Order: sequence, then C-alpha cells, then structure tokens
Amino acid sequence: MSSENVVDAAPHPAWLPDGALAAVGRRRVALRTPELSGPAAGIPSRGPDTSPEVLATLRAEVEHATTAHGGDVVAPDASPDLLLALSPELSADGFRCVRDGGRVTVTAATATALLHGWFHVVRRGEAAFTGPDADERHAPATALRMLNQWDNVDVHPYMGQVERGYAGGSIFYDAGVVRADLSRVTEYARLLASIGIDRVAINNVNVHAREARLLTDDLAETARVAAALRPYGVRTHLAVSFASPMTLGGLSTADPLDDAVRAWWSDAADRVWAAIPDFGGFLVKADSEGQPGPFAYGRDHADGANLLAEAVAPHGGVVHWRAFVYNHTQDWRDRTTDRARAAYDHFAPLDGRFAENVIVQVKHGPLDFQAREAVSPVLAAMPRTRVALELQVTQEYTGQQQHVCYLAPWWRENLGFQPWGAGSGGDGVTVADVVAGRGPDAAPAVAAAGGGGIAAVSNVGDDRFWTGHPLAQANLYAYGRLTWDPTLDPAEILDEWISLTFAGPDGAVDPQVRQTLHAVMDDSWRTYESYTAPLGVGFMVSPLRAHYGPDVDGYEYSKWGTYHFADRDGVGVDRTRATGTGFTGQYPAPWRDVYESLETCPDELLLFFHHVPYSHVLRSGTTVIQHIYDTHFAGVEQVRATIAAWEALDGRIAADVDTCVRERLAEQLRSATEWRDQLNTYFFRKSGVPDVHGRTIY
Ligand code: GCW
Repeated sequence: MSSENVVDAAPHPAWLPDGALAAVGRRRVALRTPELSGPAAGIPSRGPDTSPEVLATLRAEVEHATTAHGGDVVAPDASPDLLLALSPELSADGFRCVRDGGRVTVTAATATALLHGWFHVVRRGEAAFTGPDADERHAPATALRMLNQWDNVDVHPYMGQVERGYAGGSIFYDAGVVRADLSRVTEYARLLASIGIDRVAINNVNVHAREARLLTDDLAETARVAAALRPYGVRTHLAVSFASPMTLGGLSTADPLDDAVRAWWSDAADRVWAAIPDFGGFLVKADSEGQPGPFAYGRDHADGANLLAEAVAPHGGVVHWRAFVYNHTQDWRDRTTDRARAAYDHFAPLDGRFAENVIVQVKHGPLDFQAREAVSPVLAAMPRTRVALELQVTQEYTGQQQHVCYLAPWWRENLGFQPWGAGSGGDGVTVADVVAGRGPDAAPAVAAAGGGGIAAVSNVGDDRFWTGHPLAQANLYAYGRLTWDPTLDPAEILDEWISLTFAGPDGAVDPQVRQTLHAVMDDSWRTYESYTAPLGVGFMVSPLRAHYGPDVDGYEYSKWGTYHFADRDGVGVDRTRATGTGFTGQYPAPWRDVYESLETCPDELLLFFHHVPYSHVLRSGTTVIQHIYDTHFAGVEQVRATIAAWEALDGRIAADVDTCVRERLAEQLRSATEWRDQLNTYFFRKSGVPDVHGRTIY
C-alpha cells in the first residue's frame, strides 16, 4: 500500500494512539473539579483556561482512555488510582504530582494545567504509578510556548497553501476559505496540549491581502478557529499586516505615531477580543522581505511594536515582533554588508524602548534556520526587552520532511548555549534562561513577565501523517517537550516519543523497534549536516527548488546576503573584527574572542566566522578540504546504514508508516548522494586538491 492511497483514511494518531493510554486507561480514575462535583469554594477564576470546556475535554479524555482499556471513572472518594483535582493554592502554570503507595494525585490551579498534568501521567505510563513515593512540582520553563503556522488562506502562487509546508495542505484553510470542518484543528490542539503548547498563531507571517482580513471582515471565521483550539486550552494569535489601517481601514497612512492609526488598531483589537475573549495577541513581520513596517514613515521597530502593544494592552494581549530584519536587496559585490549583523544592528540599540507586552522574537541563528550556524547575539543584547527564541520545526533547510532529521539535539544546543560563557559574569546562564526572563541584568519587568518564551514554525499539514515524513512527528513532539523543559536530553525525549507512538494495544513497544528508531534518528541531524553545507558556512541550497537539494553557488551572486565566498584558495565568511565584517564584536566575552581567533573558533562554525585556505588544519587535525570530502562520503554511508537498519525491521512497523518511510529514505539517499557529489566535485574543481583516499570525485 503506497502512502498516496491512504490520504483519505483517518489521520495517524501521532504519539497518542490508544495504546499510549494503556497504563492510565487500565486504572480507576477520578476527577475533582467544580463543574463535576459542585462549586468548589476558593478556586480562582482565571479566565478562559478554567473554562468548563477544557474540563469537559479532560473528562472526555479520561472516559476515552478508561473505556479503551477496561479501567473506570470513579468518585474522588472511592480510592482512585489516579485523582485529577483543581486546587486553588498552586500557581497558574504547572501542576503537582504526588505518588503515595502507588496512587497518584495530580493537582493544578487551572483546567489547562490539569490537562497538562493528565498528559504528564500518560507520558510516564506504568512508571507514573510504580515508582517510589514522590511529591513533584512540574512547571514550564517559559510562560509562552507557541507555534507559528505559516499557513495561507489563499493558495499562494509560489508558496502554496502553506509556506515552507511539507505535509500537504493546511488543516486550517482550503483554497481561499477557513475550512468548514475544523475537527482536525481540534485534534492538533490535543497533540499540542499533550506536550504543553498552549498558543498558536494561525496564519503566515507573510500576511497577504486575503489573510489580512482574518483580523476584520473574517473575524467570525477566526473565532471559529479559536473555538476549535480552545477545548484543549490552546489560545489563538494572529499574524497581522502593519499596513492594515490602510489596506483594511482605508486610512491614508499606517504611521505608528498617527492618532487615527492608533485609534484604528485600538478598535481592531477591541473587536477581536469581543469575538474571542481568550485571544492571545498579534505576531508581526515588519520591514522584512517586503512586508510593510514603520520604516516607511521614518519610525523604528519600537515605534511600530508599541503601537500594537498599546492596542492590545487593555485586553492583556501581547505582541510578538520578529527581529528577522535585513537587507534582502543586497549587492553581492559589496563585502562590507553582512546579513548576520542585521538583526542586532536594528534591534540592540532599541533595548529599553519596547512596551512591557512586546516580545521581540529572534531566530536562533543570525542568518536563517540553517542546519548549523552561530547562536544569534541578539539574544544576549536586550536585557530590558522580553525576548523570545524562534525555532523552525518545519524542515525548510533540513531536508523538507523527505530526509530523516531529528532536530532536538540542534535546538538543545541553542537552548543550552551560554552567551556569557560557563564561568564568571554570566555564570552559566543559558539562552533558555534568557527567554525565561532570567538573563543577567534582566529588567524587573522582563523577569516578572517570565521573559518572551519560545516560538517555532510548525511542520504540520493535512497529510495523513500530519508531517509528511512520519518520523518528522518526533520534531513537533520534541519541540513541545523542550519548551516545557529545555534541559531535557534529546535521546530521552526521543525514547518517550517512541514509547507513545509505537505502543502496541497493551502499551508495550517492541525493543527492536525502539533500538532501531534510536539508531535511525538520534544522530540524524549530524548526518544531515555532514552531507550538506560544511563547517557552518550555510546556504548551499537550491533557490530554484525552493531550498531543496544542493546548488553550491545558487545564492552566491544573488541579492539575499548569504554567500560562502569560495574561490580557488579557500572558503568562508570573514566576520572577524580584525579583517572582516566585525560581527564577532556583537557577542559578549568570551565568545567575541573565541570566535575571533582561528585557534579557538569551534570547527563546526569555522566557515561561519572565517575565510580560510583549503589547507587550513582544523582543531580535529584534518584539513578543511579533506574534512569536506570525508564528511560527505561518510554522510552518504550513514544514510545507507540507516536504510539497512530500517529494512531489518521488516514487518514490525505498521504497513502505511513503513511504506512511507521507505519511500522517503530512498529519496534521502538519492538526495544525499547528489549533495555529496556536487559538493565534493565543486570543491575539488575549485581547489585542485585530491582526496587523500582517492575516492570518486567527478
Ligand atoms: O527562511 C525564510 C523563508 C521564508 C520566510 C522567512 C521568515 C515566512 O524562506 O519563507 O517567510 O524566512 O522567516 O520570515
């Protein structure tokens, strides 16, 4: 059965098949909530997330699990194995989980937090009940854990229904309209709730004319989407166009300091909250890649963001304002302009000027979601601003859900990066700390708000497997788990995902399946890195094939500012202060010096920071040119080994998943081979240096 033949079947359950509910579903479960056992005095009213709807969802989840596995829903005083209870004394986010003699009690202050606690027990499975007595408090590391859909309402002539989407159409929209049947959106919300995500921006940050109207004429449709997300405690945000007062409101300007513009935004916000009381806020891409913004009026990004912040503040809303701002009409002949510098140059000077409900959303790297690049220095440069980290779950630059590429190790590296080093001063403060409002010198308001949190571009579509490649589901899962706890070990997250996704009806996982999935996925990001752009140089993807596959010089003589500068002598971008663009100076110590020096710059980022001869000897002891050859040959062999491991599973994986994975592994091998041969040939022809092992280069 080919994967094409099953698109009409029910969507794949992802990591929540009924088997994953076995441990809880076999037991006697009780709920103690105001709705279900009379009004509970003292339970705080916390707005929409104590909604009876979320409590009804929780009850339905419990009933579903116990019905599927022979357990029972019992009264709270009937000695249940698992008691789920609302409890006023806890903080809004997070839950308490107590195990006493094999009985588990989960308490939380809000319905959504209690739902998160339920899914915590689901994830733990049998271990939730069988361990020693314990009293644990679980709270997310950051208050704002969000996904950004790059879904278009209209099918865009070039980008399609979902920009950078590799999983079919949109679950929200279909050819110009919000889908009539949004049940898939509710199923998505269920998956998100199970990993602690509670906010979704439902449309593309490139806001075209049709999408802009979600804010005004089509508000009723937006409200329907919000209603589909709400049962699982997921709040709706909208990406909005900065030009809306003109394009939607008929004003002659969108100047952020104009009173009529301010009034327009304030009215627009009032109407949104009237229609969607638990609405979250606006997400904005301004003055970036052609999107309108405050520059047209001689204003800066703080003026622009604060305009919207003022409009949403009365409703408790937030504005996510993206820092992805750079000159996309650069002259490739000009070696002084450095795209990596741009976000810092635009935003760092504005630190202290953003309103308290503005979140500056910063891509993890200074370039653009590459498989390897430095961590953005903006994250360390704005202590008086709520800063969010932006990751890309959709695999635009990491194999487009054709290649297996488990991204958690890469995100974990970014989250664990210590911008001020391990020792003095910053004392081991990480990026994860900064986005939780715990950076050094964080302003009190930033700390009090818990920082700006984490956002990521989603990888789901209306594909049967949600994510095109069935194994790409693990990236969405891992993203959610890392937003909750950025210190989790990627291999353990993967293990958890395997335990749920591949659970048989009784909850057990075939040990060979588990072992093989680790072999296939644990190091798949490094494998992908090895056969694509080397040593952090980035951007060797094909512009013509929408960033899929190699085209070494595809961006070299273009306007996008993403160059590698390979010539007959060497390769890489000189971003030093001494002789290059000065980008290293945007980092605090120690990194400004670690990256500046050829002796201390980490190998994996060497070509991101330096232009070196092919004969340059890496810290690993190999020359740059030999490293390129070695990694590209090894990467393809690794893909072959992956295929062999998968094929050895013969018969142990559901046929539809197996067929789809095999098709994609074959394409990964073809593509990796193309990468290897183009990269090796390109650098051999440029350098004239042969491979010391005499392998085939064309
Ligand atoms: O990586 C680039 C993508 C664009 C995207 C842009 C952004 C939404 O190629 O498709 O536009 O980033 O992040 O805004």
